[in-house]
Amino acid sequence: MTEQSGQGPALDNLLTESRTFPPSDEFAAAANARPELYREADADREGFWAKQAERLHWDTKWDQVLDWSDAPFAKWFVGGKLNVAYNCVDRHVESGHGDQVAIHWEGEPGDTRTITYSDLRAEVCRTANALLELGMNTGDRVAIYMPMVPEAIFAMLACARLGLTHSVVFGGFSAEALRSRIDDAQARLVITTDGQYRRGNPAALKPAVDEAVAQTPSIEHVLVVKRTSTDVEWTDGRDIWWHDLVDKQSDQHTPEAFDAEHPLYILYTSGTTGRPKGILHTSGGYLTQASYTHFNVFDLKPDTDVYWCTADIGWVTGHSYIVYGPLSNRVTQVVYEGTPNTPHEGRHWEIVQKYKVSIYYTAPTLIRTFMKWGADIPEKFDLSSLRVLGSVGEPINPEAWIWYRENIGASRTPIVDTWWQTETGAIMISPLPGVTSAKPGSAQRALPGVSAKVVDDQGNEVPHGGGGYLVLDKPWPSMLRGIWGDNDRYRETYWSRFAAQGYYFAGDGAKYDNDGDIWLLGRVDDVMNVSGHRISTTEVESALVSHPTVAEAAVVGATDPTTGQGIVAFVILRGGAVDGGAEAVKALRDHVAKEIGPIAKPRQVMVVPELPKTRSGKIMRRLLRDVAENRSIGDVTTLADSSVMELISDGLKKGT
Ligand code: 6R9
Repeated sequence: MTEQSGQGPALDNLLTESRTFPPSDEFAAAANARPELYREADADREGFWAKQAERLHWDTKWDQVLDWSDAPFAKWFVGGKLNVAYNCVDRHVESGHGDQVAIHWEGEPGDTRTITYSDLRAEVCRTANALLELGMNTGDRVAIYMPMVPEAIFAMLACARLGLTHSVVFGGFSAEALRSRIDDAQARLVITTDGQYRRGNPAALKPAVDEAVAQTPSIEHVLVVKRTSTDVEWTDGRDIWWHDLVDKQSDQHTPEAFDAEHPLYILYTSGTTGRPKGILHTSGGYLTQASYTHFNVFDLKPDTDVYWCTADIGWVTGHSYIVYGPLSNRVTQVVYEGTPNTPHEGRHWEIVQKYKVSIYYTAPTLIRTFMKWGADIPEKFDLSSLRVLGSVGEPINPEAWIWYRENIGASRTPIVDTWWQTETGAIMISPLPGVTSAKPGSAQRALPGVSAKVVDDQGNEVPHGGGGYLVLDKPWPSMLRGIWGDNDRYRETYWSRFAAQGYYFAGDGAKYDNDGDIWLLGRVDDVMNVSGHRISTTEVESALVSHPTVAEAAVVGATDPTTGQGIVAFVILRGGAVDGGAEAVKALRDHVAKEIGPIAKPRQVMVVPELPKTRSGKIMRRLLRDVAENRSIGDVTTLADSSVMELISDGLKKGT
């Protein structure tokens, strides 16, 4: 079989992209995934998942694979019991792989740690014993607010081992974001660091925790890893150094088996309102699908591969594809603490070369950044160890896909474009390397055992060539079990749009091509996707109007060549001032960064005299998007006052 070269039709138009890249015979012959998986799963879906669950060690086997009688609240592997941390750590030591490296950790300043599975077991046991000494009980919630240091992974696994439910909060989020998440989950403990390295410099982290916990009475202790030796304030009795508490603990701890449906973690994600949703994941079904997908989608060979997922543990990709999926499969992986251009723009490729990384999983926004930095940078490094490349977080444009394959994958490696969400827990739609003929820009097909459809407004499946909404029409093992503390919001958000059919509504637009392959087209709700991070327009609007100078705000996601979308805010200032001035605009951008986190900082803030609204008062973001993307303005007939758009455009022309 021959592969087509990268020459072809217009690269940047996803709908006219027609090249395909079949797997080489050699790759297909050795692949973990087999084409029969689709048939096996279709013939007996529950039997298929039961077989995948056998990948794990169960202390008690389940009586029933799926209980969907209380839909949309699923129970998988009913009656089964297991320990998630045992599955990710101890069993690999017990099967004779204690000396295998689990984690090659690379710190941003260049310090390193090599952690074998025996080391990992000892660290997780010590951490678990420390959490017991702090009086933590099964079911308690623990917030983890840390950079990418090994202790973050030890902490997650120690929670899993004890049946504590972790809530990891991205270290780039603000004190306020941390406060609201701690409060919503009523966490008893926060684990953090004194500081974190950011672009070569230590930045304090603990002050944000101090600020957050001043208003969260549920927190009893703050456990602090020393990372940057930054000076920190200390509250005696409440604050404890990790090295004082954890290092003295025994490295032995006997894991207890928990119910398959025991809550494993809560992870907050943006919805269409200003209030983030605590997505709840449980144990047995989640680990089954994380493990199965990691093994098949990345073709993991535990004895020879070196895997690297560049996500942060603050996002679901870090949960499922750094911690639970890979470790359950006895991976050897690289974990990197820092940014991709510290101290130079070849840092990732230097790491690939150093550890002979064979599987590399990243986000389109980073691929486009690498494109911008230039192909001569990866060219300087030996990337010949790479054999599978992955992409996640947003649609990957064919141009970036081709660049990735040619410049990183030596025009040889398969690329898996993996569609999934915080809510789905694990990969749902993706090519299978060695099986699928890849199409640049398309995630293609639901994995064996998973079912997805593209439907119209009424919930009817669209024909090949047609577009509509992506739905998941059958329950899957790693599906969210709800929104923490809010069953109504769970039903309303995901299950009400296509209630008649009982479909899960993902919030994404999608289309089928003529072969029936799925192309994801981005969010259809008020959620923006900035560098693969989900941020709701309402969340940014609420942050803006909390500033004393702002009367009203409307936020849109405008197409951005690097970050996918960029945040553009339109604000009306109090007292009707129309000249924001650079100072005022900077203050507003900084205010959003402080309220939510730097990732939510608007790319642009435009001060306007009015906002376009319908007669019922709904802001017409579509028109603002036209302005933000420098397009001619669309249909204004439903505006309450059709002259508003002229006012806005005239004002902006004068202002620039
Ligand atoms: C894993 C993750 C989920 C949203 C999702 C969609 C977008 C993710 C994608 C993709 C097209 C892909 N998305 N992967 N869109 N192709 N391969 O990113 O979770 O942060 O919850 O975001 O990201 O819009 O709905 P999360």
